[in-house]
Amino acid sequence: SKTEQWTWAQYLEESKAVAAPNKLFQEVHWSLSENIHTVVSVCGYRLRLHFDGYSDCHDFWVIANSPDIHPAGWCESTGHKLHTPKGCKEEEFTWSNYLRMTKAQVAPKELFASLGRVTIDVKCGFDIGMKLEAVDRMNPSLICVATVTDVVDSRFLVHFDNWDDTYDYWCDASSPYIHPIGWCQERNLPLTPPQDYPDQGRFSWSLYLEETGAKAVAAEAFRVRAPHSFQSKMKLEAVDKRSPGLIRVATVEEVETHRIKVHYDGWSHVYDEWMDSDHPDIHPAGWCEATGHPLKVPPR
Ligand code: MLZ
Repeated sequence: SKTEQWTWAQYLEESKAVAAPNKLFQEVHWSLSENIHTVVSVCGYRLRLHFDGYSDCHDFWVIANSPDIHPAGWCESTGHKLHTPKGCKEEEFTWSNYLRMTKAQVAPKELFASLGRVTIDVKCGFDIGMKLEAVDRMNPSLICVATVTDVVDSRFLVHFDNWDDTYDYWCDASSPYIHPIGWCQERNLPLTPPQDYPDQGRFSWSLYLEETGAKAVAAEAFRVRAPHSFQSKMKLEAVDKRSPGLIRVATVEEVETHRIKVHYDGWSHVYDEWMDSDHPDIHPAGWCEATGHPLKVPPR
C-alpha cells in the first residue's frame, strides 16, 4: 500500500536485486593516535579503525566522539607512549615523516570530542599511583586490589596489582565498578589481594600502603552514578556485539542497577548481552536515521 514505508530490504526482495557491497565505495584515510590508527570507514557517526601495520582482525568500531581517540601528536604533548606501526622503529618515528611516507592526512583536531570539551581543571581525586578496590571486569565476581596508573581529563586507568595489563580498564569517578579501600571489609565481602601476595589470607590495607609507599584514593572521590531508568521491554538501537559494524533494533530484556540485558529483535535469546547502561553502543530509537547509519531491522 502507499502508506507503507519504502525500505531497501523490501525493495531488494521485490526486485530480486542485491545491494552493492560497502567495499566498492570510497574509503576515508585519516591517521589517529594513540596507537597509530587509520580510519578505514566512516559510517554515520561511527568510525572503523585499523591499527597500522597489523592484521584487520584487530580493527574495531568507535563512536566519533569517543574519549579514547586523540589527534596525531596527542601522545607527545601529554607524555603518553605512542605505539608505532609494526615495522617502524620507535625512536625514529615522527608524524611528519610517517604521513609523507603513507601519503595520509591527519584527522583534523576539530573532529575530536576530547579537545572540544571545555576541561575545567578540577582535580578528580584519582591520581597516578593511588590504590583502590575494583571489580575485575573479566572476572566480575572478583573485587581486587588495584592502582590508578594513568589519568586523562576526568578518566583514569584501573590496573590490578601484580597482574599484566590485560585486565586494565578506563573509567571515571562515577563507575559502579570501583570502591574506596575498606569497602569489601565493611560489607564482609572477599577482597582479592595482589597476585602472589605473601599470606593471601591476611591482606591488610594499612600494611600494604606502607609497603608500597602508596596513598589510597579518598572515599569522597567516588561518586557512583544514579541507577539508570531503563525498563524491561523498552526498544532501542544497539551495536551487534558479534558484528560491531551493525546496529540492530533491540529490546531491554532485563535490568540491573547499572546494566541492561539487550535482546536483538528477531534473533535468538542466546545472543542477548548484558551492557552497561552508559555504554556507547546503545542508542535511542531514531539515532541511526539521525546520524546516517544503517539500521538492521528484525528479520521477518
Ligand atoms: N582465573 C584467572 C583470574 C585472574 C584474576 C585477575 N584479576 C585481576 C587467572 O588466574 O588467570
